[in-house]
Amino acid sequence: MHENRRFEPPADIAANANLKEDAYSRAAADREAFWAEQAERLDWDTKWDRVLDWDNPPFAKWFVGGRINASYNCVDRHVEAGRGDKVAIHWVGEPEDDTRSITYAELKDEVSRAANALTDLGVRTGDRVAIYMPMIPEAVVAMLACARIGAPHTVVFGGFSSDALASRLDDCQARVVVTSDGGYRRGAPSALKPAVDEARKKAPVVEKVLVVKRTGQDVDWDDSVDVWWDDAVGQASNEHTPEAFDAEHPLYVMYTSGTTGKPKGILHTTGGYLTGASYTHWAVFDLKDDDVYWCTADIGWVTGHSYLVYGPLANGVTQVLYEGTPDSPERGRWWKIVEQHKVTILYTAPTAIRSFMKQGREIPDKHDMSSLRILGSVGEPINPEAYVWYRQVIGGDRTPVVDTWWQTETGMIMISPLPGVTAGKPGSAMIPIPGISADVVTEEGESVPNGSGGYLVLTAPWPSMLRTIWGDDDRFVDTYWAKYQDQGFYFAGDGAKKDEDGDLWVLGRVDDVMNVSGHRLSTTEIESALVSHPKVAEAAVVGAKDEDTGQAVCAFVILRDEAGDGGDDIVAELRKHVRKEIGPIATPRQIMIVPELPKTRSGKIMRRLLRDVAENREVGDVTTLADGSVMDLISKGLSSGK
Ligand code: 6R9
Repeated sequence: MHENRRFEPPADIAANANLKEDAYSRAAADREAFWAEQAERLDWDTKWDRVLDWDNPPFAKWFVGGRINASYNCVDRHVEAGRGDKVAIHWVGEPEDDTRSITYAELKDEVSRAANALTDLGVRTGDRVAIYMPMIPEAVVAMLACARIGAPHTVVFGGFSSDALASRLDDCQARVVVTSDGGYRRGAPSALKPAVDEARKKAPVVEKVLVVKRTGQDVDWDDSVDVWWDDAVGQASNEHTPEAFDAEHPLYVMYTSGTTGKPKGILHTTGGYLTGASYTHWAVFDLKDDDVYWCTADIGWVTGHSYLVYGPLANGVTQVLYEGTPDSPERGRWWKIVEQHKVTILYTAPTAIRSFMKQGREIPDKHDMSSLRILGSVGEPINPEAYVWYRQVIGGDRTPVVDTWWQTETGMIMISPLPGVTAGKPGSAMIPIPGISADVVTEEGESVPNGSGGYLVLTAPWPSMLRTIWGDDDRFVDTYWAKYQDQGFYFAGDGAKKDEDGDLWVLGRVDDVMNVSGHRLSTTEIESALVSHPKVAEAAVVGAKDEDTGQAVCAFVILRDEAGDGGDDIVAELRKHVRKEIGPIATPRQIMIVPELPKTRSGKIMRRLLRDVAENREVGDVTTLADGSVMDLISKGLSSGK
């Protein structure tokens, strides 16, 4: 099934769009003036005297001389503008009926108290604070409290092991950790505090641990280190004057995996980052005052930073924050939340969409989701099949889908349709948003013609760009800038192609490109072909070593629930389907039907592990998997011949 449909922006969204077509040319004509205009969205204590200092590339400084407090911009200014009674967060706990709605005025009080408590614990401007928490409001409060006192935070995903936590604590030398006794996952309390206790043994730099009581489970306690949130924050004053920091003051460090074992601490600073997060959240989701916004990402991921904390709160939006999994206590939980809170903008990942497709449309169809007006996708290429399903089934065939390409390093959305301007093409992230310039280039850095593929690069600096890798300027230069040093391009590490109209299709990480008999094949394209078969819910493709062809295509496939075991000929049927969709060269050598796929917390398939299976090796390091048992399931399924 080839998808050639184009989805025009709905007339009402187009007519009232925050950004119109002219924004592209305005931004291109004077990029710095355009960014200065976006920075005006924020409240500055002191205005900048220079928009961009790019005298020493690739080390950028934005809004030089400006002074600003990110926390003030996310809470106080809304209260001061008379919007203190507006709900900032509708928090939905996993146990049903465990909910809280928090207004901006309440959020300001809580953030102020937490800022005072952190100061009392000895945290000073510039000190690093680690946050290791479930999806509860205190996690957001902790982040904003850190920002308020100029202590860069590093949020570590609550699903990570104590080892992963320890290495991050050590790398950024965090003196304080904010955590909770535990959280709820699939109906049961799970523990977090023991992992912090364990990590502290390997990272003795930690002096204090601030603990939120979420589940009430038993915890080990060390009086010289551990402090209950309720005691420290609960008793602190709600008066706190935010200090203005230099625009380039570090806001946070977010660790992301690199090609080597050691995770990279991506550093974001204050003024430029907040400008980028606020601008893109407003432009790409066409944000209006009465929107109810819901980003399903975990705060332990960059999407949770830019589009759950800094972007939406800087913009004063009402948003939903959900603690649990999509299928607890039942499969329609998300849609129930959309219905109850009349969510208008939903931002999630293709992997979630594909798992809903697998369960069938009857589940979402039971809910009234007519409030939805814009849908977003992030994290991986969205295959046309999932795009169309998302739009039709979740969006009632009315909602534009914005497929947003960006990275931890970029800090904000870079390539995306604009809902009021762009006629969407399923599967394409389209073109860079106004203010951003990107290209697809050859190995030598030459722009490829339409209809060809190459490497995705960003050709001009942008306000929310990473400033460096924490403590490792050389690695920063080597990883992102060395490849196209002469041209001064940022190398994103993704492959992409330009279609005949010049629109961009991101194909995935460059290391996901296979070479079969000298043909370059993208894993994404073959996965997309597999998923377009009616019996297939999800697919992951890897290139495995092959004596004849160099690499061979190996596919792992999850079938849709209603397809049962797919029938005896399912493998032959799927191979034929790929041959028809892409061509004989792309036909998988092997197709394995599996119950699950190994994914990171942000929904990215860990193809490295599947390659181990495909090449009959022992499976490598699984510590960054969201669910560590998945590889066992796959191996068992394969050995039982299923
Ligand atoms: C925000 C986030 C970044 C990598 C990126 C690319 C992939 C993200 C995508 C996409 C195709 C999209 N990616 N969004 N690929 N289309 N819309 O995911 O950050 O975790 O750092 O991952 O994710 O490969 O390079 P991060």
